[in-house]
Amino acid sequence: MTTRMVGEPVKRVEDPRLVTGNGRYLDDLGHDAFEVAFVRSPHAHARVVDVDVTDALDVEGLVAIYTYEDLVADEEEHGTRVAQALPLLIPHPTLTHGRTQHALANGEVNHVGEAIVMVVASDRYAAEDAVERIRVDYEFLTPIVGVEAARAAEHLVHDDVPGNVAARMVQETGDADAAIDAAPHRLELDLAIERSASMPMEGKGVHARWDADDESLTVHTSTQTSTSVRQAVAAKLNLPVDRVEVVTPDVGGGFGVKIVHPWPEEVLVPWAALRLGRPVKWTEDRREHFVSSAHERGQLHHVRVGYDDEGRLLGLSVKFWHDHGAYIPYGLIVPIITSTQLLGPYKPGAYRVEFESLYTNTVIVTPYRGAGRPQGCFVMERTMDAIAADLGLDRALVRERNFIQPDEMPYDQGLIFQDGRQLLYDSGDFPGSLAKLKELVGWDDFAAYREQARAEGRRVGIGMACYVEGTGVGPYEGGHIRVETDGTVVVSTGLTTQGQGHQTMLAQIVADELGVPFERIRVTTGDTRRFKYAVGTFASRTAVMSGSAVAVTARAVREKALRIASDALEAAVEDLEIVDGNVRVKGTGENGASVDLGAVAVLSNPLRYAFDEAAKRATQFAAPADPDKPPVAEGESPGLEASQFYSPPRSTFANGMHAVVVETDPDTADIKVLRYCVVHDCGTLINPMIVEGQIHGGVAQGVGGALYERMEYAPDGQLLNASFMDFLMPYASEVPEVEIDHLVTPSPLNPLGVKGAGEAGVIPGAAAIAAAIEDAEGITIRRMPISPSELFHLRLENQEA
Ligand code: MCN
Repeated sequence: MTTRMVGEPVKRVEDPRLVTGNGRYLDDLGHDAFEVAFVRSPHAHARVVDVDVTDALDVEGLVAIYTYEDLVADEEEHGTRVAQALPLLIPHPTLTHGRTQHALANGEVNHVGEAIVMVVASDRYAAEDAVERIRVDYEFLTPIVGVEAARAAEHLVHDDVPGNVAARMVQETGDADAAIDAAPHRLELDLAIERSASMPMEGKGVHARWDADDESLTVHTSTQTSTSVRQAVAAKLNLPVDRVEVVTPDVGGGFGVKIVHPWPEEVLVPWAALRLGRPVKWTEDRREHFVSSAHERGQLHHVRVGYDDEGRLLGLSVKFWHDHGAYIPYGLIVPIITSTQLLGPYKPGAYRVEFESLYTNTVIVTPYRGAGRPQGCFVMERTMDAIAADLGLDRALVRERNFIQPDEMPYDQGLIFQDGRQLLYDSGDFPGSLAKLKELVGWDDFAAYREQARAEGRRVGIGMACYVEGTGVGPYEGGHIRVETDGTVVVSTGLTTQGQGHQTMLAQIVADELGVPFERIRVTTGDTRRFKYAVGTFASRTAVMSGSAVAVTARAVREKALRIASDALEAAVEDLEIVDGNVRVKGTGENGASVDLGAVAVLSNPLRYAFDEAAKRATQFAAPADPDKPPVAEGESPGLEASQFYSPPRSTFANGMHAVVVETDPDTADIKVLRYCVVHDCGTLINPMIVEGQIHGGVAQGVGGALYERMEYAPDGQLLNASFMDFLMPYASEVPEVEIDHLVTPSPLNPLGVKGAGEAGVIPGAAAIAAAIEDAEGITIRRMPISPSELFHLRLENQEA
């Protein structure tokens, strides 16, 4: 008897292959391919005066050297668009000065790492040798590094962008300034989060093969958005879209950075394959990932808040400055998310938010797991803690007093999201989550523990942070399901997978909806040869979007199966059910008449092959002869398959609350996380084990962002820690055990009641850890990440004050 699969902690079907080293990643492909290396700018801001390739020409194995001029010539000769700037993917009316990069620099470089020359050679060694021999003359320009330098605007990143301001945006839901001025209590805070970046185990990579006979291009790329890369590559290379296919092999993590479509290399490598008529490949190395991919998080914030004697918010005004790096391919998503989701589970009174997106001569910014929410959560939660400290109130109590209540759902914060739609919280029980969190971490008993520890000479502290997260953003996702004649169920979606266990969770959904054993289901993702309509994997949207799409698709296949089987079983459709992959008459149990789905697939196709056991050969035969009926019933199509799409009215809001206990060393200021507790609400859990794995991974990144990871830029724009020798990621030894409790408030917006979970773990890390350190130390923290030496200096400042 089939048990329900949704809700079960099913082990991930992809893991045996992946953990035994049998994954097939980009670099595992195409050993016959020419390989690419790039000359990248060593300067943050300069004009490219001359490129001299003479010394590289006699490198053995050299195939081709391309500069921006070659791209221009190609446009003239072939009508391609390879020399044009890359697309601005998500425009916004306030993005008045959107600038994107060129695949190869066209005369000016705006960050260290920007590609200037592409070298193609028989192998990577030869390509790197040639790169070393290419000389570039530069005329130096003044680099703008960091938000303060960009704001000062003494120099410009782009000559035609006044003040370095790419965009300025304001939203308000009342007269916040008046509300703050009239409030009995007021505070002002300056808060900062530094730059960091996603560091997937596998960097980016592209492999392209031009098939001259078929005149088609197959691009393998380590991306989060295969269908969009397909459209972009076809447009850039001036190829008919139907001649281009994009396949995503196993992807060793993305965390946002592989969202851009296309990256320069995703244009250049296919273009070179097309021109050279040979497979070409590029695999990003770690240094390239640091200096030529994308970063995020860097923001400065100024907060003004007014509140009453009980800590209830009356008005909140936030102004912040977003360091957007040298170019803006991905629009204003990150700062818009900060500005619209920083309110978290609270009612702010009148709210005003204003931000400026600033160009700097540093690596570009695109969303990194959490995408603007860790900054927003830091702002809101630091503000909550500051209010509690000012009034001498319990920090949890202040939060509780400001919560939106469950009976106020759906709740409208009065804000508009990037897509022009109103942001509505659809579900959630914030008081319920807080009660669970307090219980889990022992919030009310902590004061006694802190005192006792202090008496022993130890410094321990506790902090908490709450957030909401708009997940499952539209516009749509789709699915295709086909039941093969042997009963195998093949599920395809266009979404890509970077390690989230999609094969497992989508199979769980189909198993339930279609009534087939889980083991019979095969899921493919990210292959445009199989499924062409998709948006991509980001914004924690797969469970909501693809999950719902395959659910409605499975329902369509099920209906078709029942229609076909009703003939064979001579029973009405309403009387039939599918159990364990067999269609049978309800109530007849296992011994009643039944037909398995493979046989239904055979029946669905009037021109079909079957294996004749007796004759030991495949036989072609026609549908059961009924002279009065057409072989395929009107309105039906042959085959037991269907394709359906799901498009939500708007994003669904997940939420969560984290509590952290830390201990700081009185002498060395070393910071240890002793406990990390999570209460999480992502609606219906499809696979609790996967969700918990996602939370663990997110928490690890949150701890990294709070205590270790930052991009250390020198004033001249050199990234000083562009390797794992210097960029500190937490090891397993630094990541605490994560204690998790779930609260399930199903989303009313989709057929499964699910909300996303893929980014949740990272969002409140910096806020909760800052609060815990503050509690242990009795000092004020306004900037994260914080290292032991910074804590040490804060202590000294505090003593002097
Ligand atoms: N899930 C579930 N029930 C829910 C919600 C989610 O069982 N109610 C499970 C699903 O099984 C799904 C996983 O959790 O497989 C994550 O689901 P979802 O929240 O829909 O997020 P996505 O699958 O769309 O993944 C994207 C998200 C993002 S935006 C980043 S960034 C991120 C993340 O996932 N990048 C990752 N997690 C990552 N995990 C890995 N290993 N690698 C990355 O690059």
